[in-house]
Amino acid sequence: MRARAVRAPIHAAAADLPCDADLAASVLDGLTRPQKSLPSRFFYDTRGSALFEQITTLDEYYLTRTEIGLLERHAGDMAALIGPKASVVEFGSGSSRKIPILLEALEEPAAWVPIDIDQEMLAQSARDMQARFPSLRLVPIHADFMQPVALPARQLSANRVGFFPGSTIGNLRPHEALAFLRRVGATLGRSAAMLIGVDRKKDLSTLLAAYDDAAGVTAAFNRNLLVRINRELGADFDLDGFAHEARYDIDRGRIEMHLVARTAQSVRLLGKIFRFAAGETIHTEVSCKYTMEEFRLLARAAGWQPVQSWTDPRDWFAIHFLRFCDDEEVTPHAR
Ligand code: SAH
Ligand code: AVI
Repeated sequence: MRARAVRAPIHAAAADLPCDADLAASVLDGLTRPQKSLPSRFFYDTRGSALFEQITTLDEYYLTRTEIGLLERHAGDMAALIGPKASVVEFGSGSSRKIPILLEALEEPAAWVPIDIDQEMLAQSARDMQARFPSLRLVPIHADFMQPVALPARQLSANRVGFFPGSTIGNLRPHEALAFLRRVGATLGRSAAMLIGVDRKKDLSTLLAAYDDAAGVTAAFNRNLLVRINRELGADFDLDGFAHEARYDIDRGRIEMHLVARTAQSVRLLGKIFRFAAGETIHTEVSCKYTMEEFRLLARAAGWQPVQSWTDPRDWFAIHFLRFCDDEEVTPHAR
């Protein structure tokens, strides 16, 4: 994995990164399951990231606007809890629209470590942020945050805070979110803090509209997975042969995105043929929604102590501030 020429060199955890082999293995595995599925981390190629940015501007997609509003209103309180000279490690930093709000509020921020799977987006964000915060130490890391990511400890201050906005944690199943939170706690170290944006449960029509917008941008985002597989693996998915579907699983409290085969068809891929019955789906994403208490329970189970949360007047989105408890500090009921 080649580092790109930006002022802050991009660190890469090459062994953990998605590449053709990772995509190929994941697609072969996912399409041979009884419920065909593809991992949502493959959404974010150049076009996928651009489509996601477009989604964030849609009327129906309330998440980004609501979270930015919370950050703007409460960044001062968040900064006071975090304290001075913090190194902020951001997971799934994307276009980095939110981090400036936090950095502006922090007292003498020491470093910003954006981690993202989309290298182009990461490089662009690093350039933008370096121009905006010239004296900030910037350590971009191109990596899959679902794998252990080694932090460049010597470049970071002792006060470390994880920043995981966007409700991207909702794209992990609860057991994956638990493992992620535990791993991040261990990586950031003793007394680390974490700010996490989490989408809340709400009425069905609001949720469904957010994942099936009238302009069809989310449909294009979903279908782009097939575009990517055709391009990178030489598959022959008929793009018009699959319809976008968003559904809400009320028992699991999650939106699911699927690609639905409009007719019976088959796809040739890596020397194999995959058959689809009419109406059969490929499950492409989960977006779990949490009540305040559900998320606090999850955080506690992962060794994090919920300290404070902020929510909007409609109770649609929350930002949680957590403090990592190492073994000596964790109280029995906090585990
Ligand atoms: N944080 C931004 C972007 C959210 S979109 C916001 O709040 O708007 C999700 C981001 O996470 C994308 O930039 C995507 O490239 C990144 N991402 C998704 N899965 C990832 C993974 N497994 N490892 C690293 N980055 C990932
Ligand atoms: C990045 N993530 C939190 C988005 C979400 O809402 O689950 C991705 C997305 N999928 C469809 N629309 C947006």
